[in-house]
Amino acid sequence: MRSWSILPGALVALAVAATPAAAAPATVPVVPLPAEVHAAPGTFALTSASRIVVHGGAAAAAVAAQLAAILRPSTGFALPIVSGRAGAADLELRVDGDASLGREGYRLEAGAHGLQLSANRPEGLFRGLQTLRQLLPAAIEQPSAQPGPWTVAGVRMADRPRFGWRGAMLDVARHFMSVAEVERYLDEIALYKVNVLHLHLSDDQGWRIAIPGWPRLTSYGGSLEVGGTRGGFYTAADYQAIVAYAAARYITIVPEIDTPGHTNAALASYAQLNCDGQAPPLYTGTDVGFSSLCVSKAVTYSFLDDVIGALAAMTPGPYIHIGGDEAQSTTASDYQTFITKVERIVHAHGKSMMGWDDIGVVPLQKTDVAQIWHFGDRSKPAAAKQGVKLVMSPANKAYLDMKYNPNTPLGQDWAGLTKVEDAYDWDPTTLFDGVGENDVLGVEAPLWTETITDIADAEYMAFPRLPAIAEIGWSPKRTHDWRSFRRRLAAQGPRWEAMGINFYRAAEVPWPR
Ligand code: TNX
Repeated sequence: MRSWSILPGALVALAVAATPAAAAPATVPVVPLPAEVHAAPGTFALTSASRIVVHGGAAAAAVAAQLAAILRPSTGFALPIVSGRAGAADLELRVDGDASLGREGYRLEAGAHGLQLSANRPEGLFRGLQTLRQLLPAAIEQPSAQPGPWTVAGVRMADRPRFGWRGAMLDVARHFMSVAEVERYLDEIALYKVNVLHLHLSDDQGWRIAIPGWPRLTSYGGSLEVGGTRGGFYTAADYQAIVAYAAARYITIVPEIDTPGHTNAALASYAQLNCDGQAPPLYTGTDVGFSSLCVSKAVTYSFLDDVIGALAAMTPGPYIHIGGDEAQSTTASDYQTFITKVERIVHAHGKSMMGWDDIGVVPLQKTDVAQIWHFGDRSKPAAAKQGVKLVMSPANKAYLDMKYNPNTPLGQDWAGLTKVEDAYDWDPTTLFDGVGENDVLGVEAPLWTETITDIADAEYMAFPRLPAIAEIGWSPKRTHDWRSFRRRLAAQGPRWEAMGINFYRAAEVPWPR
């Protein structure tokens, strides 16, 4: 297989045109596509003499260490991290306070003079580092020393995201995922500049987070998973390890406790949470809509105050997701009463409330966030009519648990079959009448796990569709182009092979051979 640091053939009009080379637009094999890319003269080569020269504080040095950790095993180079003047073989990382780049933007320049990555904030350096990885040959992702050469074709880019929320969701309730599996997923999504991981921590089939004072939630309510296999749960230390691992990748964890429906695991663990005082058995099937917390009981709210208080204390991010979907066993008036009370609890713990778009029927505060999963009806969602901001996860486009085609061995098809092109070809600001750029915080790709048993299954459903959602969230709308995307996506295949990612070789994508 060839290693290419830039796409071959017609896609690339590098430095050959009559126009000055420095102004020619270039196509780079990068996902999400950077906002501005220009070809530049020369080639940068990483060699055994290269150093990582860093200018910035401790956070910039930490990004330099992350870069070194990726480059050292495959290149076999020492790549010392130093300060001072950078030379032509060096990678330079600089926090330069250029506010036009925003929190996450960066500039990258590569050529015979060296490679410079600069950003307003260390977070921008981290995002730019993901671009840099993708400019180097795919073998850079190998865990052991490779021959190289390690070149980057001359390029000049300036990049910043279209939306601030580019999320992924992992359902660890239907099938539990270990801390190591979640960390692996965090590494994989970080490569595509995803900056939110929403963890679906409770559902009918399992309760996955330890809550002080309610030990049976996890010891009993977390013991099983779909299919009756052994479940699991995160201790506070486990959860904090995930939060820290995410933070080191500038990813915000959004914890979800799904209420008032999707609560059989809690109801089975504590009889007093049930209106009739009878605990139902644990549930390991895949039906939805049959459970409800008891809206009229005071203990329901002291329970939720403990749960939300514990989560808020362990979660640095501003959001607590309270679910609110498919509450088919809660009456409409109980639902309204319940969501209003839970919203107050979330706010009392200093967080904003997020919920699935079903919560739009309840009067909400403008700081709340609604996550759109419904599709097919263009009328303005009820939450948006209240001025509540939206995160877009339309199930027929963004649900990574939908099958690619009828033969996909995993997944479901209730929202349709979702080819890679389907996952890519939509825009979050044209799904609904009267919902534009200002109503939308961004996009999120949920992965429900009724049929997904471990991280290898998750990878098969997420790759290559998660990068499609990530590009919708990051890249300017004017660059949206399936033909460009599929070719840049194809360039990710050898990377995923090098990283051991179990991806689906969709026939729509021209994978290199
Ligand atoms: C619907 S969409 C659900 C989940 C299921 C998923 C399966 C939504 C907010 N709820 O409970 O796991 O479909 O695709």
